[in-house]
Amino acid sequence: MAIQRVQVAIIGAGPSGLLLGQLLHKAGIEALILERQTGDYVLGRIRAGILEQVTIDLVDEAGVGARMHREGLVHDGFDMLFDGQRHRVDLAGLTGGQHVMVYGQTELTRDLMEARAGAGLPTVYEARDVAVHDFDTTHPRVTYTKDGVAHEIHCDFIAGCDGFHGVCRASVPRSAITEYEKVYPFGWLGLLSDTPPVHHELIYIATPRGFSLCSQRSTTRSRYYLQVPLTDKIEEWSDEAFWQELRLRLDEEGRDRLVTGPSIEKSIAPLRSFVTEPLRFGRMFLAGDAGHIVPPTGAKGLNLAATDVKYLSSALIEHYAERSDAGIDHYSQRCLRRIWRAERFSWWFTQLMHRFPDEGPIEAKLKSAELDYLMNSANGLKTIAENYVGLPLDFGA
Ligand code: FAS
Ligand code: PHB
Repeated sequence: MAIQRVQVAIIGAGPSGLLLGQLLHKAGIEALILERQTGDYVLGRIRAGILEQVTIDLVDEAGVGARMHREGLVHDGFDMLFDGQRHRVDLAGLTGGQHVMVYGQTELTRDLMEARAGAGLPTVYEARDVAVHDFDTTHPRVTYTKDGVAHEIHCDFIAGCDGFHGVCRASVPRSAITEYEKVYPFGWLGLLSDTPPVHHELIYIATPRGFSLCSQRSTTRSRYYLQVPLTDKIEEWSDEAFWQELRLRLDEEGRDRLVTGPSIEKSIAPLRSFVTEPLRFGRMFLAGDAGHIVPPTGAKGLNLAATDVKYLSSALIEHYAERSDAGIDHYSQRCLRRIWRAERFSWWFTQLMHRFPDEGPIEAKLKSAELDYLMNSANGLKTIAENYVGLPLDFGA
């Protein structure tokens, strides 16, 4: 058994793990990242596309923001389309000039991977049988195998950045953890294509046929979503069937401008609201999807992960640099207040914009009336805008 000593063992090389590793490195704290998959597999998962300012600032703090600022698209608003009418949510005008950035999670992950490799920092890909031990003591351990060789890591802390299906949360005794979950009765069929976006900003669409989202990755690469029944299988959806259904959910302007082309990625993602309480278990912390999941309607998933990492990296730096555990002791509470606010917005926006199987005509009319009110109310538009750009970190402090 090869034994290695490191200050922080990070499980998972998605955006949470990589961002944490980069922030700790800049503070002189050594971390080893263990990742179950290959780097190419991680990059091949097409996920988030919208960065809040808090995330942009953190990527800059990590020193990996150059390409994001070069290639990312700043968006000052988005359209809502329902009952055949478009309404623009003027993010900048409603939030005193704030905006979001379109920059794919894949690109951010690539930037973080390249920065880590460039600094010669250790990441073990295709780490098998990762297991966490003794995290309720001052000497936590992590074991794994690589190419058939057993390894053991002795560390001060474990960062569970291993996503919803990871090993860290699953390793916490059930008596020590509370999980809140709501699974939605539909999924998102996503398609990525090298075609120019149908509009220069995003369009969130609510129709009797279901929700749709027109997003993008650049001025030449588009990302589209269709609400589909949970029973749908990806092989049932040809590219042509996708484009045909999207046309039915677009308005005439959208149909006229839509440029279709072959999919370069197509997948169906389930939607759930999920929160773990607490997020700290002795010397082990959960961050990102390991601790919570939001339905992607509010574009919060990746941004919540970034905020967790901001709080966790500050807490660990404070532990080592100032010999203070105040940040560590407050980590869970600080994250959860922000998590629940984002969960609430994501749940509210999802139930407003999607068709639920058990809904009847009156629910459709009530949702139309709510959308009509929100789009014609300065307060209604502001509540959507301030949540979409991301509430301030000290909101309600
Ligand atoms: P991740 O799941 O990205 O990364 C966890 C990593 O841990 C993975 O690489 C995994 O391989 C690894 N891992 C798991 N178990 C392990 C083990 N036992 N040992 C070692 N490694 C292990 N968010 C948005 O804002 N907008 C979106 O449109 C959006 N779409 C999404 C679509 C899908 C299908 C999914 C699943 C999520 C989506 N999200 C979206 C949310 C997504 O962007 C997450 O918020 C983001 O990936 C969170 O990053 P991580 O916390 O790093 O988790
Ligand atoms: C995306 O571009 O993938 C995206 C954008 C906004 C969302 C969800 C997903 O709300």
